[in-house]
Amino acid sequence: MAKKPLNVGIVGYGFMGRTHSNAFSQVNHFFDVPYRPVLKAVCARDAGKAKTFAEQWGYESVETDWRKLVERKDIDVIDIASPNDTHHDIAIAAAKAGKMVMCEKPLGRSAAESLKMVEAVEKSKVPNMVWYNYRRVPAVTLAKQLIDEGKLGRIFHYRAKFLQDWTISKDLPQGGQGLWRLDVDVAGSGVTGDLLAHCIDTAMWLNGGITKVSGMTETFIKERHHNITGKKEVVGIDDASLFLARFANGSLASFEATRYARGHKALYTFEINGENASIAWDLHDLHRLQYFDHRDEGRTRGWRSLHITDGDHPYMDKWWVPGLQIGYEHTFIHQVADFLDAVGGGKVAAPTFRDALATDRVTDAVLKSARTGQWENAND
Ligand code: SOE
Repeated sequence: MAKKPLNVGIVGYGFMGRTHSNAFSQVNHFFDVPYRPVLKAVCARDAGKAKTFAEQWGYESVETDWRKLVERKDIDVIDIASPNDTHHDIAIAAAKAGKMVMCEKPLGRSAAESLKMVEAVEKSKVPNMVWYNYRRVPAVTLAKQLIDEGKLGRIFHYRAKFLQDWTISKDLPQGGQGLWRLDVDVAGSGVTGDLLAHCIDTAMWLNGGITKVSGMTETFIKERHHNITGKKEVVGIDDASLFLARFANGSLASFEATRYARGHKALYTFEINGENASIAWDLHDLHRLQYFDHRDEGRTRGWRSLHITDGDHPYMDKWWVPGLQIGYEHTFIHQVADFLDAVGGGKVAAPTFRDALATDRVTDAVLKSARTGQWENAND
């Protein structure tokens, strides 16, 4: 069946610009979805770099002002893949112009910003989604299915961490391309919004809402050269962030994120312990789900290492043959496929802006708790 074209205008050409563009380009090769994304325009302030990106990925045109992109009649969906301080204004303008909006995580730099964005997309009734891609690792989606089927029973514990080590050097500057994540004005926060946000999104998807948190953060390097101002500036982001949490279902949780765990590049892991069974997952071994079921016959009971590559595993019937793995970039392709299916069927593709607002409320509460030293409500 002929697919309807869906004209994409992307803002940003960095790491996320590439993951999203790859997803738009690949989705029709593997998924039978009702739309065919057309790479209409890439927008970035640097015309030269935008042009190079457009040539490499096959975008038809280049814009240097996102306002022009948003006004263009030939664009259906605005995809925001630019730094966090741009999300709010672009998303609101796009929603007002009646465009669908896809936005990189975190939605806003704070829950207050995110709320405005939610109000804009809901008022305009435009399809919207935030790129929390790890939900769509097949093993993580399978974890969701197992939990929803009640395989784990009552859940007691949720444990997550996201460890990196790329900012340990005190000589690393802050600000500008590639390093805006260290500039609090641009990023909003450090690892809390960048890494914990992933853990929180997955956690609330799998285990329901978080009610209260008690957090602590640290900024190990207090001052760094700033690439934009050219001066040494105070570092405003959190380098490490840990928190305890209570979920609405009564389970207890611990979360940790840091860029100071020497030896770890992107170690995202979680473990969930239920009355009947436990599951564990590790991004560095992303196609495996560890599963322990206490109801197994005692003599052979133990942790099973499930290889999530078979045709009856989530998304896997769309890829190669059983036993062959997929990776990180596929999670973005899955997300586009689900988005296009939802739009075609008049349904909602999660995580919506409203779902991402809930995550931002938790990250705000963690940062607040780190300041006050008190337990804070996570859904204010
Ligand atoms: C940070 O290094 C980062 O790129 C995050 O911004 C991404 O969201 C995460 O998936 C990988 O790490």
